[in-house]
Amino acid sequence: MKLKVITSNPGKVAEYQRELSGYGIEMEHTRIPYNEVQTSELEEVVNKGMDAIVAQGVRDFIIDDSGLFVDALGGFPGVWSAYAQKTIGNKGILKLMEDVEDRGAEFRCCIGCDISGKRIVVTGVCRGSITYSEMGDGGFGFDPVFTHDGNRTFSQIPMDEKNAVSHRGNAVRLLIDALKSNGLV
Ligand code: ITT
Repeated sequence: MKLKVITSNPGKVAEYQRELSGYGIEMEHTRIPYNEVQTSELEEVVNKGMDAIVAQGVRDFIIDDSGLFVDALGGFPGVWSAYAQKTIGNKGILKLMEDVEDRGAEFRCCIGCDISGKRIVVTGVCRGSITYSEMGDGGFGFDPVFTHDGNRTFSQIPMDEKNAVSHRGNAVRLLIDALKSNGLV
């Protein structure tokens, strides 16, 4: 079974590849433009995105909408994470968090999977905190400023270790459970 991973972000494809290849699912990085609606719920962004992709006649694919939700910033950047990453970047997040004691934050990842005519939508979460400086050069996006263990950032750990605890890893595990219970893997 081949699934298109529809994203502009090769980092996501690598993480899916690693987790799903063991289930006989091959990932194919595909770029298909579609409108991402702006709402406050990742699930709504994903469902509307899937509608738009299916309307183009494309089937058997995965999309994911992810975000970093910082407690002290009222959940910002959240669904605006891609925009925040492009504009203020990790330095901007650290600047907003200067002198903020409550460093709590979580990553969330909502996966939408269209497979054999079925739609599965699942969300994974990973709690952690925002560091005081950027650390590490692996991963992508907010990885250099997010730590799940209060010690090393996601940029400083191997991908397998990130996947074992991350929002996307947790979402993929929920997806695999759903695929199994639907007899699809
Ligand atoms: P697509 O929408 O094309 O899939 P994107 O990178 O814009 O790619 P999102 O909107 O889902 O993806 O992600 C919002 C932002 O959050 C974006 O800047 C990502 O780099 C960042 N992000 C998502 N997952 C992440 C992760 O596992 N680690 C670090 N940053 C992440």
